[in-house]
Amino acid sequence: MRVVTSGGAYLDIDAYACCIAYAELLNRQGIQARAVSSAPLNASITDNVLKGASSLDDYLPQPDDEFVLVDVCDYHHFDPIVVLDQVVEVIDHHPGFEQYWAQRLGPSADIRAIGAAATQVFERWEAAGQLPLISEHSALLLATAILDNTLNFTGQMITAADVRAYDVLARRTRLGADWPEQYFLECQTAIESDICAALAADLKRMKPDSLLPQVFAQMTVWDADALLERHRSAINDWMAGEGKDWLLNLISIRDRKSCLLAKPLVSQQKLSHLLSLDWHAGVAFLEPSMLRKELVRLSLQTPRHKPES
Ligand SMILES: [Mn+2]
Repeated sequence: MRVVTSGGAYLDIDAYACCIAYAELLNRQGIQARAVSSAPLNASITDNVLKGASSLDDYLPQPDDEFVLVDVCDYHHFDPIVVLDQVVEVIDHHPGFEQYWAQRLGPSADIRAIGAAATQVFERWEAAGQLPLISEHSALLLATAILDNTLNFTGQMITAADVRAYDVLARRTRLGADWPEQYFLECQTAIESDICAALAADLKRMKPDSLLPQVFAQMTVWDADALLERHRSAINDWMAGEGKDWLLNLISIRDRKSCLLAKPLVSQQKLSHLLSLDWHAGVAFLEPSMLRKELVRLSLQTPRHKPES
């Protein structure tokens, strides 16, 4: 059995879409596969894309299972069901582990700087000549994952392949021009209905030697200003409970900006080392918006100390 799975902490729409759509493709190609996860779904997987119920499969581990990892390549963060020695394929767009997997898997590791892993899965469908047969639900999931991970095509990691994949998939599922606004408003409603759960559901801890704040939460909404007005103090309180060095990257799709919330001075200083920022009462704005993985990429490329000038 080929087990298509992702990270262990939570599933976002990209990871979820890739698991389901890639398992569907493998099955079409005669390879028995299941979309499996033991992680909770986060607020990016809204009721309207879930269509009422999760499409993930049941799973009973077998000793000869093979694992396909999508939208994750850092093996510290794999779903706990994964047996590392039995990973046969990796499809991802996060930086940091390209060499490791290239050495282990050769061409079966497809790790690229691209807007969404969903675009990579779309390309698999296309290359297999199976695209006309993709289920409507998988097409909706992949299209919405591309919207989410590219921040409605305002992010910095978008490629022409992401734009084309969305175009083809949106036509296939007859998504209207208002789908981006509708989708991100749905995400915002879900987030605001339980702000602390939403923070917990998209939180990563950086390595101790990282140039970024240790606790790094991220949320994408339609209108960040409105959310901050209602929930700013609750966010500050909850994040302070997670550590002394933290950041929330609150991405506002409508205004194409990131609101960086970081109350601790040390966290503000770390971010100001990477970017030119203007802090007021623990908030700084970043235009255009940036994703966490883009900030991670930037931190990996930045020298520890600014060269003397
Ligand atoms: Mn992704």
